[in-house]
Amino acid sequence: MNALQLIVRPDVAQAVGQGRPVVALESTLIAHGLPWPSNLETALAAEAAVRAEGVVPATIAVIDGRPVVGLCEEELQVLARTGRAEKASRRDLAAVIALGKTAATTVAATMALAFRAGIRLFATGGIGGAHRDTHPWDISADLVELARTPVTVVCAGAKSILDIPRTLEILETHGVPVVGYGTNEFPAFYVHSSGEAVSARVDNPVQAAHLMRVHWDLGGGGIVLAQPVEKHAALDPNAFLNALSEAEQNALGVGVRGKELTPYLLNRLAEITEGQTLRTNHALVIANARLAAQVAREFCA
Ligand code: PSU
Ligand code: MN
Repeated sequence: MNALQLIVRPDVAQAVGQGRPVVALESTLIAHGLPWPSNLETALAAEAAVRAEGVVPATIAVIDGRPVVGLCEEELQVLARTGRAEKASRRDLAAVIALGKTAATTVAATMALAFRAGIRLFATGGIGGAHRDTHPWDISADLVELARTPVTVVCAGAKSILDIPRTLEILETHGVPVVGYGTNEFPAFYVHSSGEAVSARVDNPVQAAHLMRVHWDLGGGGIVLAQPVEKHAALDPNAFLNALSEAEQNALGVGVRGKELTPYLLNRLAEITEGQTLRTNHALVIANARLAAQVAREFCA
């Protein structure tokens, strides 16, 4: 018997079984990336954006040891409200399942579960990456999972709390295409562009879906499909950098590190910018969910 018993919501299982499009959504951004209640609002709006494209959304998390693909609204509420969920990246997944815990899944862990449920498109805000030189050894497991799991992650690039050039070099080493959607530059999450080049550009969902098929026929793993946050919702790059320096100094001051670092920085940034980062985060998650659904439709066509 398989020791991994995925719990797949019936409409998700049916869509996958019939070859209809499904988009996976992650839960760490709900439980640890955004504060109540904007986390629940964002989670529900992302699902609604996927449904509006005629595609089935499947938010993923581990609930009392059950790896659930397609949370119900009550389960979303639990993750968003209680703050008792752990943060499970790839290395934590087996432990939280085997030990019966409740955990939000990061990009890495969500990719792993989505793929095992037959889902190839996944939308989030930003991927993890190599942290800046205040925390030089901290490299997200998201990059390693992208190297090996054939799922396309639609995102607004990498969070600008990271060392983006180094993150892109690591992805190149692992053969991960970093594809700009309607852009030649890798976006930087809250900021419109990082100024770094993407490895390829597509301009519509048909091209994106075709690139995915070819990459996977070549035996490739994950793909990053990056679209910039809309200009009017983006943060000013200089104002953002100042806020980031302050947040990083705070992180060093309190000695936060490891898996606490990303949530700490995001939370401090929201405080320092008086909520501006939350509005930007919300806008880009919704836009990415919509794009992932459009590409999923083409991929299944
Ligand atoms: N994007 C957001 N908010 C988040 C994250 C991404 O808008 O909270 C999460 C993702 O789940 C990502 C994780 O996988 O941060 C990276 O954490 P770490 O650096 O510990 O790998
Ligand atoms: Mn990290």
